[in-house]
Amino acid sequence: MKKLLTIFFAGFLSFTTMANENLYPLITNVPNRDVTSLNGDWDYIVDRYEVGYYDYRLKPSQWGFFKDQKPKSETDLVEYSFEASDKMFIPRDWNSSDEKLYFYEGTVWFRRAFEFSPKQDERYFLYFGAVNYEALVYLNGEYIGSHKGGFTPFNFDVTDKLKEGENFVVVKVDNTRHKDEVPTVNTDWWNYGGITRDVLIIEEAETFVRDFSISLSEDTYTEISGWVQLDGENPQTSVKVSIPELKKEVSVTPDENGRGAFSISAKPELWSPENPKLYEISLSVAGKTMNEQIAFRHVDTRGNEILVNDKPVYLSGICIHEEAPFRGGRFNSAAEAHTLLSWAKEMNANFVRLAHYPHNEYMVREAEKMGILLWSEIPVYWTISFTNEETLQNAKNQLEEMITRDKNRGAVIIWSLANETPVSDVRNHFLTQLVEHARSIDDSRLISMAMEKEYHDAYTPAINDPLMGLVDVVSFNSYIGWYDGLPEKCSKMNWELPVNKPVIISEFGGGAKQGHHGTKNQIWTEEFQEELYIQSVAMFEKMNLAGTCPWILMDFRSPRRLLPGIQDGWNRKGLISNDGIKKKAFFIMKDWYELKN
Ligand code: GCB
Repeated sequence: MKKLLTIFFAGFLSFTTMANENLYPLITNVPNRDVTSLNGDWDYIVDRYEVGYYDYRLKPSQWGFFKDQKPKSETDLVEYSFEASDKMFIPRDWNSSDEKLYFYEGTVWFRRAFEFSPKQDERYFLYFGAVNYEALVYLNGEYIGSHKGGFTPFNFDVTDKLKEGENFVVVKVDNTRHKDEVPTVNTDWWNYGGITRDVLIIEEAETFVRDFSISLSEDTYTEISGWVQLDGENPQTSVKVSIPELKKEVSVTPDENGRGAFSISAKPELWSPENPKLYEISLSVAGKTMNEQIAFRHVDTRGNEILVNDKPVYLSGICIHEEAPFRGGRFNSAAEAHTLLSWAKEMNANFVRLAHYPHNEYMVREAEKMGILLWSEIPVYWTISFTNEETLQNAKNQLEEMITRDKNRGAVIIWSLANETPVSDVRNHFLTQLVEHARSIDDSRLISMAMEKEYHDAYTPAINDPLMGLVDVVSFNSYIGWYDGLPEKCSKMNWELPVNKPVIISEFGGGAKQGHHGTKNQIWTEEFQEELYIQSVAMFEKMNLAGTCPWILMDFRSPRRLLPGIQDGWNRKGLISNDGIKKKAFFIMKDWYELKN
């Protein structure tokens, strides 16, 4: 195994390994495929010193925990045991699963034994919805590959590695923060570690549709087009694409690389927030059929407007972190996604900013069913190592995985590439490459990034980011009335905004502890937050905006928020408390958005 080992002593040891080895091109539309779930109870060993990986000379050991050794005799020395270790339900972050791991950052080994019966001529892929942050994956004692990045899916071809009968997967998960990673060491959210999303074995025929794209063709409402990507020994097998409800069917013959384009003349009913119509489509190859649910819609800009199906839409937005309501921790279920998105709907929102990393697929699909437009972003946040080429490759890879997974989700209208990154030549260069990369994979979405404002004079803020010209939507975060003066400052502002592009306020707001009451002049009270929202929306009325996203729907855990009695490890800017109680400011947004839509 290729390993790059960096050790430095700064009061602790830090290991950096090579990333993304042996990944198989990402298989998409996983929720509609034949799978065996490996979710459930996994054994786990907390390995503070990485003894399961390195020997006492700090060299990778041949006899690491991935071997899952068991003593063969009464005198056999084996200093670990998965079987005798605690169990954790996967998918779940370890911080909210085990009290002892609440603050833990480091390595945990997970093991799952399972019975399997591989079928002749079928192919099998081991799929992870997400593992935060670095995963080294082993199957039956053998190294399979690795992945870096805590919020995107990855898979390995394990066709030749699965056995009849008992098999075991071992995953070494390390959520240690590093300066050169994506995100970097400094964030305002909890670094939940673990196998946080589904673990599945995907079963496919020898030749199968690995990936595909289907959408309305550009500039028309009467044609659907796309492509299929076959994988296997017979890449030129024909693929039947059908949309039964429209009584349409087309046969595609891919080229020698398995790639085939198609178009269908059809006039589908359009998906929109008011009418979240989805079409069942199917793709059949050599007798095997796979379904998918598709939203047909257009998204565009015109001057400073955002258009959905050629109609201007005000993005009545709200930011959401992927944190579970009521119980805390990461969530990975349609039910919890539904709870959060229902609150957004109750607030009259038609748009959600999925902050600050790609959310789980349940969230994206649930939003699509509910008619909620989405902004999806990668965790290029604050002070990323813009000078490091590996950091750029890592960010590009996370971007690619996000777009690959969700390109068929019509609900997603914006890919965002960065949040509050400090302007400099190296940062501009880094982000320019990300913009180019995003457009080269998917040119049909709007590109944005959350920028920062600057002051021309005391009350004249402007957006001067040199990358404004590159993006389709100019977004910026602004905390006037919280980090920047008191709420009444809002009434004094004379904004200078770009006129030729849509402008969104991608964050604003302030903190309040739910149930803490006082006057509107007392910080941390619901009344202060309410006043801040009253002043903010009055200011927005005077700006020519295409959308607004309060920060944030629900209070969320953050190691940066330490004020006892008020924060206690929570960012309190939620409009709803972490136990689901709405604060007063929620209703300011609800009433304002009712007028906007
Ligand atoms: C920001 C960040 C967000 C923070 C928020 C805050 O500008 O983008 O991640 O959580 O401010 O609460 O300060």
